[in-house]
Amino acid sequence: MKLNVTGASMLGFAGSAAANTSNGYNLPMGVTEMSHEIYDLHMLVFWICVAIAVVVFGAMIYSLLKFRRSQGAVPDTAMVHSTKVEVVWTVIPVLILVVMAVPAAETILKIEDTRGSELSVRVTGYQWKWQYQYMNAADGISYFSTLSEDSNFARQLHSGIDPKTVPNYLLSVDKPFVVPSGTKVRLLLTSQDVIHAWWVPDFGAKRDVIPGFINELWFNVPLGKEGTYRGQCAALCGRDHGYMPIVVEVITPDAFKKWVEQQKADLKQASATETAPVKTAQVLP
Ligand SMILES: [Cu+2]
Repeated sequence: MKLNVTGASMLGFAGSAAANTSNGYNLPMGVTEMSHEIYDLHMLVFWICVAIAVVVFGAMIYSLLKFRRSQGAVPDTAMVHSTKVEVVWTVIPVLILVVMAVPAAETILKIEDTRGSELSVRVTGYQWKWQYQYMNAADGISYFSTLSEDSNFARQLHSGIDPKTVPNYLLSVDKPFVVPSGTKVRLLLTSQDVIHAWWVPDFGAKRDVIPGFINELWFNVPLGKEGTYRGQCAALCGRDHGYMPIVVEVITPDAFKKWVEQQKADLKQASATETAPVKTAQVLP
């Protein structure tokens, strides 16, 4: 049974540019509202850390320069304990932590809130590939997503192929995960063998995939942000851990509807040919 997953490319996202918001240094800003919120939180904490560093190192460097012996500084041997100072340097960090914890808790609650999702997909991790099983309107569609052939050939020892010549080396698959834009997509993640992690940086989405457990994750790629998004398994899962990439094709809801119809038609056809009477060769006596 072969599913025409690549047919999605003809339906919706032709012409949409590959999306990647990482600049190579900072956390990628991502394309979802959630990823923007995570980015803002990250930057808030980053600038608080910068301010603390400026104050602490500033005081330290000033003291080192100002109170040198060559400048006539004399060590203070009288002050061995100061309750006032201890209270101050305990209370200030606590206040800083509280200031950071409030927005962090708000964001975490939003990340965990899978209510009102419109499409659920069960994602199963395997050594070393991913399986996507759709529910709701796309119920019945199920397929594996494995490393694309060109990457797989190039990665072999002594393949003679320069990885630089392979487009999206180790970040492309045979059948991408197809989802609609403008839709709250909920993933139910589990594993068949060892711990993996499903991670697409541009969605601000990362979750452990653990055998015997079902973890939840949601994302909503806004309308107009259709395109190809790439991710990787983010938990060391064995020999070929680096060879089970994630590729998500985000297409418009209309294109997704057509894709679902196409997949279902393909499934019907496949099952029809499977159940058809098989003509066997006549065995001569
Ligand atoms: Cu892995």
